[in-house]
Amino acid sequence: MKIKSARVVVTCPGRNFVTLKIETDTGLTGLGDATLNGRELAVASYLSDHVIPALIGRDAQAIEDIWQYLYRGAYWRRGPVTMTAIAAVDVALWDLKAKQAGLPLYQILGGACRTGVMVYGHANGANIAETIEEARRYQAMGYKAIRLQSGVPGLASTYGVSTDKLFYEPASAILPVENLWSTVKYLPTVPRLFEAAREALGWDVHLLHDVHHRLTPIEAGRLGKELEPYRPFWLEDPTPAENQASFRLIRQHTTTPLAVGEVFNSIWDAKQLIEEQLIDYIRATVVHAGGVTHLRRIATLADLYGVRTGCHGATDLSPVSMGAALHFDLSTPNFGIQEYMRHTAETDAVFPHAYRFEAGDLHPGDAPGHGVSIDEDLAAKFPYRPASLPVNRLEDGSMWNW
Ligand code: CS2
Ligand code: MG
Repeated sequence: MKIKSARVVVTCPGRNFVTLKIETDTGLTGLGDATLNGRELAVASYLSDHVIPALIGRDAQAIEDIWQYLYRGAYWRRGPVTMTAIAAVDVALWDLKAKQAGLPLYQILGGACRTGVMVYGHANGANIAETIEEARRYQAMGYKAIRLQSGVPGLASTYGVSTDKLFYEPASAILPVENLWSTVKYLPTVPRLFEAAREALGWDVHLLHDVHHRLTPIEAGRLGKELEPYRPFWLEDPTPAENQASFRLIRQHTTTPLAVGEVFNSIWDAKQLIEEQLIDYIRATVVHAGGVTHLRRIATLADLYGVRTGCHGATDLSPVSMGAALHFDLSTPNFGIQEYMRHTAETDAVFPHAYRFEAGDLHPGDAPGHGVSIDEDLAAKFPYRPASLPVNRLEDGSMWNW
């Protein structure tokens, strides 16, 4: 089965998605997601200008060799653009291999080792009461795990809080919108939110929270400690993770489980965090961390140290990524949880898929491959629209992490 052609499809059914389609001489096609929020065209160019020409004529079954060719063969290794491009090729090739075998991808990856993939949904609101009302909606839909994000009194807006409750999308204007941040205002709101949530929702539901890289390590330690009585499932991205050793400080102060890595693109970003058991969940994803091939390597390392997976699954990851992630989740022994933000009806129509939600779990379905396709005629009706993620400033005007 040789690669005959490949092309990049950019579409915007509500938000931008970049998809790689590989066609083989046997007539089979494979799909990979190449979406990098706010940097879509950089990946599209990397694929069209540098990757696709090198793929033509190669054996589509040689997934590992093609991965090594694109990774080792690029003198300028790693980085989100390169690794997202490699991921798109890798996922499309796994899709092809499974289709060639006539099997759902999870069977090729070793078979199911659980009955379903536990997911968490996003409950958010302008204040604590509204967030809890939303969380009740998620509970009623059958979710076993819910992320809680609430507006902060005194701050005009914050990440994770949207007007459209099911489809959060932070990328908007051509140039980044500027948000204001105050750690002093934020810090006391989270324990209050969790206290109210436990009172209203009980203890039979997992509760999660995303700090979105906003704290210093010692502030993160304090927040983790204050949340311990409410038994959070995890505290996500409490601080930026370039300095992996800084998580030692957080660990010294709290037993609240930590989840990190949605922005990671390689095993090297997480090596120390995993080997020193500084985190509990690794959030790297198929699309931004080099595809199924590389994510499996990260998960295998994590398994040695009791770290479980908790893949990123925001709406900027296309249904193609969600499909591939679910096959990975179902067949990975140290799977922990999968993030699941629902896509809009337009997005679901552009990407028909076999995965389904049932009683708090997603299942990838049993269609051959990863089970997600693209309706290219419909995709063409939604042209690309430039959009950027926001930036963040402190109240005195200095730049902060968004
Ligand atoms: C967030 C994301 O899902 C999450 O945990 O951190 O929504 C993140 O902000 C976006 O994926 C950025 O594109
Ligand atoms: Mg996050």
